Amino acid sequence: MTYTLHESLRLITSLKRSLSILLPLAVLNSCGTTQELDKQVTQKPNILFILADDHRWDMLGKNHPIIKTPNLDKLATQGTEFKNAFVTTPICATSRVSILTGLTERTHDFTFSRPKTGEQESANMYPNIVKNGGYSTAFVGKYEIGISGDNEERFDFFKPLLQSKTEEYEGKTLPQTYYIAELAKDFIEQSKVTGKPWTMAVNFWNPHAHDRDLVDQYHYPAEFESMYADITIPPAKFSDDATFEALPDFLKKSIGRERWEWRYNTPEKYQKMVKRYYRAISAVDKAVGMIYQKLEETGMANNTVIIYMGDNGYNLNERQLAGKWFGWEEDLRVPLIIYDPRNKTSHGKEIQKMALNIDVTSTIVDLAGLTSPATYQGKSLVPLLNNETHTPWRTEFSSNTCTNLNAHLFLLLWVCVPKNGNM
Ligand SMILES: [Ca+2]
Repeated sequence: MTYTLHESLRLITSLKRSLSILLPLAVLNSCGTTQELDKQVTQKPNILFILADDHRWDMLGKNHPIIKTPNLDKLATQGTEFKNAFVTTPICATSRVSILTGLTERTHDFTFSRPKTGEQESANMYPNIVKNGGYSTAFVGKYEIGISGDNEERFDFFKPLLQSKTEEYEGKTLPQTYYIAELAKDFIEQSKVTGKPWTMAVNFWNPHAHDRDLVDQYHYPAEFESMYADITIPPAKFSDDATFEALPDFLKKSIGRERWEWRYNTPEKYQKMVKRYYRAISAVDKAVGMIYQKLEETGMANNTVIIYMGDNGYNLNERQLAGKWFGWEEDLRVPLIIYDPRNKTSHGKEIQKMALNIDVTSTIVDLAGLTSPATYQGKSLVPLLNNETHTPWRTEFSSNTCTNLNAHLFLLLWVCVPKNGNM
């Protein structure tokens, strides 16, 4: 199935109209009341949002037979794990703008080669909302998005980074993952001076592949080099030749197949690359532990809510493809952990209800005791965290991808219904 550009644009226009009718996402206000919480401003929690790059849902040590993520496991076992968490678009930049704006791609309209987000979408980003509500705001790590407005005004501490293997910090050369942790720790230290509650988005580049390094692809601190070395990675599901041959031609010739050649086209390369991907995740896990230790040292750990998420899923040779753009579960499904040290009932709770990346936006605003703009398309997860089991909740969502990938224009829709919609 191959579309010409003209045919693809007509299909997109038609499907966008259909989506407007068929798949409206609920928009709710957050549950906190500003008046009540303003009285308790000094007790407002800090909110640490940690985003890993291309961390797919099943790569948490507590749920996986091989990979080790002890710090993330600790957050999950002391907090809440959302077992059905998805992104509305499985592309880095687009998903990241969705998280900041609370809007799906077809609303914020940002992806590669698109103009920056509009002024209204940018003005309603959660950092703007919480800053206007009395919070300090910080952004550290991977940026690579186009949002209008002044980030130096939006963020009190703004440290955007391009991908690199190492960075210089206080006279030392650090792996970039640890450098990002050090910047996050610097902001936590500075926040002691202001005494204001804060939100910080920590955006790791790991475990994203280094696209120009076709030999090794994934990088991590040297101490992880021998990790998983003696283990044989099992084959990916659906990785047989017949499954690949059954794919439509445009997928067989897509960027997902090109990158499969880089990573998985021999058994030896598959073993090497999957282990390197695992190590890059374990490095993020260690950096999360470093940041958490700083929260403890500064006395903030008991009043800091930590949200951990991946910006999209990832194919590890499923269907003999690589990457994340297509709309299968491997592309869309991500880990999502929320650890609220104030919540004494959440220890190890698992929530089956469907959470989306656009829910994070409302959740952060809600945790800050503020009201989300009516335009947000996600829902606060706070009622689910608080065991409000009768909260009306979605049982499906739409995914949209509109990006030119190797001359093939995709728009794929995927509606997911969980087998178990209960908490
Ligand atoms: Ca990504």
